[in-house]
Amino acid sequence: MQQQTLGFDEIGDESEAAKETGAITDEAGKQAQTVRPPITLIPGYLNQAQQSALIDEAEHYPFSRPEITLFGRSHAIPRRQVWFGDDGCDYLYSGLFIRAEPWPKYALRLREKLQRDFGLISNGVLVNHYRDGSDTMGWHSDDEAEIVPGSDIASVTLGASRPFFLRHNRSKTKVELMLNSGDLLIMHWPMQASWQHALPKRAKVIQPRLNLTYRHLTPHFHQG
Ligand SMILES: O=C(O)CCC(=O)C(=O)O
Repeated sequence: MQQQTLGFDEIGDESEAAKETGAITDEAGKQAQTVRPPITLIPGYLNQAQQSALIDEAEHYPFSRPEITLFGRSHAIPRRQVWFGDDGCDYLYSGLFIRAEPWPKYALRLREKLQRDFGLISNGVLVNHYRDGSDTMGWHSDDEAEIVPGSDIASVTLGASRPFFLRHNRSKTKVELMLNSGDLLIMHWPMQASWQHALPKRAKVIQPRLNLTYRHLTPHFHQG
C-alpha cells in the first residue's frame, strides 16, 4: 500500500464538506415537494488519494458472501460484504449475525474524519463490494434494534457510479440519486423509520464499486 503512514487529512482534503447539498431527481412529481428524505449529499467528500487509499486497503478485506433466508429459501447475497466494529459491536440483519472484525487503518481514519467534520459518531462500518452492475442491494431500511436512536448513517461510495433509490413507505414517493466515487451521503435520523433505500442492478456498469456505511450501535446488544 502506498500511503501507509498518511492519515486522511494529511493526504489532503479538497472537499467542501457541508457546503453542498445533493441534487435530488424526483420521479413522483408534486408529492416529492412535500415528502423529502432527510439526507445530505456531499459530492467529492474524499479526494483522489483518500479514495485510492481505501480502494487499495479493501483488496485485503476479509469479504464473504453469506446466505440469507428469504421466503423460506436460502440465497447467497448478491454482493460481498464485511463488517468492522469496536469490541461488542456485532450486527444482526436479515437474520444474519455478523461478528465485528477489527478496524483496518483507513476505514478507521474515515470514521474519525466523519466525527471531526460532522460530529457523526459511529462504532461499526458495513462494507459492501459490488463486482459490477449485476451485484445489487434490494429495498430495505437500516432500522435494526441495535442502532442507537437518534444516530445518522454515513454512506461513502468508491469506484463505479451507480444510481441509488429512496422510497417513502406510505406515499411511495421515489427519489433517485447518482452516487459517484468519493461522494458522501448522510442518512439522517429518523429516515430509516419512513424510507427504504436500494441499489438497483445496472447491466451496463462493468466496474466494481465499494460502499461503506458507518453506523452507531449499542455495544454488547447481542450479548445481554
Ligand atoms: O451500496 C449502497 O450504496 C447501499 C448500501 C446499503 O444500502 C446498506 O449498506 O444498507
